[in-house]
Amino acid sequence: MAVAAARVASSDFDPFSSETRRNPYAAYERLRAAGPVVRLTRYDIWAVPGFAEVKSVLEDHANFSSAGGAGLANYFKQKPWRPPSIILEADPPLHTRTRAVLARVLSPGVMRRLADEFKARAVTLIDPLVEAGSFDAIRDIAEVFPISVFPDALGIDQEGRENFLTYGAMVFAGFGPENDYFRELMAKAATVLPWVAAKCQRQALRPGSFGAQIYQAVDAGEISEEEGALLVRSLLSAGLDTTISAIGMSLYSLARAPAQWAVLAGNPTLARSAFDETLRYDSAAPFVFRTTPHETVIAGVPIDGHEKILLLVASANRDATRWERADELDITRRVSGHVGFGVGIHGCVGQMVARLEAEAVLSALAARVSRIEITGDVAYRESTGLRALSCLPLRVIPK
Ligand code: OVP
Repeated sequence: MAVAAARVASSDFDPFSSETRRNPYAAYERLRAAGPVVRLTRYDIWAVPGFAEVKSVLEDHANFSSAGGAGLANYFKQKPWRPPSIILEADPPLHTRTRAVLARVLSPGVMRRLADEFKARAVTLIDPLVEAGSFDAIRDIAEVFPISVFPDALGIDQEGRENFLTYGAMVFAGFGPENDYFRELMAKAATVLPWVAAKCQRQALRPGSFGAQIYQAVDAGEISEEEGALLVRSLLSAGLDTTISAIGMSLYSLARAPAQWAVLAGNPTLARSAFDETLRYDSAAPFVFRTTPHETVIAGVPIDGHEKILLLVASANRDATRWERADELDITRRVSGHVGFGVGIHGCVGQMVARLEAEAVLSALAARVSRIEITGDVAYRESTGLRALSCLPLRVIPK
């Protein structure tokens, strides 16, 4: 063991620093060159930067558990900051039961019924912004659209929706270290967490909504009443800050690539694959963790039990051994197979909703706008679990 350990690469790379958020890709390239598994000395965790290994770890839930936590915290050793998610932070057989419920609620048939509504609401949001000619794509689009359409689909009323931004920030701070950013957000836990819990109760959810369908699974005996509330919580935790951040990053990637925007403006039906390519190229959700329940190996490297494994999905999506011209945004490439939504039994159950929201926004803009220019400074949020912008000032040139 000692001999093998000595041969393994190590790095002082910090996945949670503001420098990394600004530009992680040079560091990812160094990590991929260093080896299939790299010891990160700052946190005493393993990092996996290459496509093949990220994919094979994600596909091996028996050796790489989610019950140990999907963030940096090791639930095999530490108390979680909130009752763990019964889908994200769970292994089979619990995960199999809860996943079946959400997979049914978010099925392709349901998505087809939502598509027209989402597209109409994106046009209503975007058209006045195009008329105005300039706006902040984060404040005026990314932070508005998901908060308007997704809680509606979930069946939640309008009251207090600004709390979702704080809650989302808390959830994704919970993926990183217990730093000042985490503690500042947790100071709001006493008011925000009970508010969220109340929105997850059966009586708070409109008949016919996603939320009501989760409680139908309670009535059918598949899950308990408490599990029903926790699955509504999962949709609120996973379904807002992710899509807000992804829509923001997608617009940022496209704004930096005028030739790609021109292709999209020429054919707005490319919006869906353009979104996937931006997820591959520069993702808002750059990593996820697994925890080893027992000793195992990754690419021949022995790994102890109860170790945290950082899967750098954004690095995998730039791996030149998997992607041609990996560092180029190309909205016409064959992008299926990217791991931006994960893969395996925990692959994003809401990815169809995310695609529908992003497609609605991108196609509404592409239908009206021939060119996009970034007119001022761009800033990243402090979030440790997501890579997201806090502002993106744009000028748009109508067709
Ligand atoms: C990206 C995700 C993220 C955060 C929370 C949960 C899921 C949850 O299930 O609570 S998936």
